[in-house]
Amino acid sequence: MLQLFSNKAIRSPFSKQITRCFSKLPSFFKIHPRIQQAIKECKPVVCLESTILSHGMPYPTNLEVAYEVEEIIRENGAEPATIGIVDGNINVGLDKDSLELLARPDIHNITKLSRRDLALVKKGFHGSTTVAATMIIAKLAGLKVFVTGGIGGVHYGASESFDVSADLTELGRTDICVVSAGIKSILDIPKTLEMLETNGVTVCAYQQKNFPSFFSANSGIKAQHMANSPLEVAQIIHTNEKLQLNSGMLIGVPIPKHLSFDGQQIQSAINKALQEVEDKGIKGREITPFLLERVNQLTKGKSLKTNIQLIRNNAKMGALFAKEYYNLKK
Ligand code: PSU
Ligand code: MN
Repeated sequence: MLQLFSNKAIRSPFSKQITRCFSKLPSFFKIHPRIQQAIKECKPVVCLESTILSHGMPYPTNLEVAYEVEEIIRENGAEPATIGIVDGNINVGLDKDSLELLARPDIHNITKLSRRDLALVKKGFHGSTTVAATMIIAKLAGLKVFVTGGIGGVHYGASESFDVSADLTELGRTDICVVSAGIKSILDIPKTLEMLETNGVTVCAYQQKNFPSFFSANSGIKAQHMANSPLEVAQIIHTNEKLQLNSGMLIGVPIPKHLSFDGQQIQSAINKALQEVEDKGIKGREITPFLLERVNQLTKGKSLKTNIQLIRNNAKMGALFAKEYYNLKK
């Protein structure tokens, strides 16, 4: 697939630069032809993760949402590239069959992959990528904008357990712009923001002062910076690149007010689920998927519905950010 890039028809310095990087990638790193085409033509591309698909939502809703989110990105003028590992191939841009495979962790063994797990990829291996792993792969493919729901963070009790998501260190070392609805309150939000600061991540709330907290537009905590338009986001990505900071950017897009799921109901579900994690002795990478599923059961599906709405909104915003960024690149 990668040979396409030796094509002499590539003119833009941007795509030439990316082409040079591609020639060093291994044969199991597959960039879908439609993504290759978009890169070649300097069209905006928006990356999507697959852990949300394999371990973040139940089947078949997960698959429907994956298709829908890709469609929203297209409708808003960008090309969607969902990232995941199928049969040992790292894919940037998944076809229908691959999306379907990754949506069925009940049928296939699908490992949730972060940075530490990527070197295990081999024939026969399927894996979903977390925010951290998706960022690494997006960067290798020369892409910049990545949309998700919520990122991982500092878990409650981290001072004892040391459970801090590798998403935070990755954001400190990989220059990708991650668009999310903030940090879910299954996590310790103030500590997560502190860790992001320590790691040198540029954190912006979009069009408001406070950082959003996923189900709710307002975490009550002021973000370091505010971005007010797609152009401002694009300029941040661009300046970050020019200064070769090599660190990530996190844009917290608040859930639209009328969809916001505030208050006691969600918080008591989260508290109950957190208690169960402790009682059942759930550890490591199992914690986040457990919490997501349990909160959904306890809110009788309401948290999942809200989750879907906000991913839709993030997809739209991510496409707008990517469009502005690619405009600046031209
Ligand atoms: N937070 C959410 N929803 C998710 C995740 C986090 O609100 O689906 C997923 C993302 O893929 C994220 C990963 O990168 O969980 C973090 O897992 P861990 O805490 O094990 O690093
Ligand atoms: Mn963890």
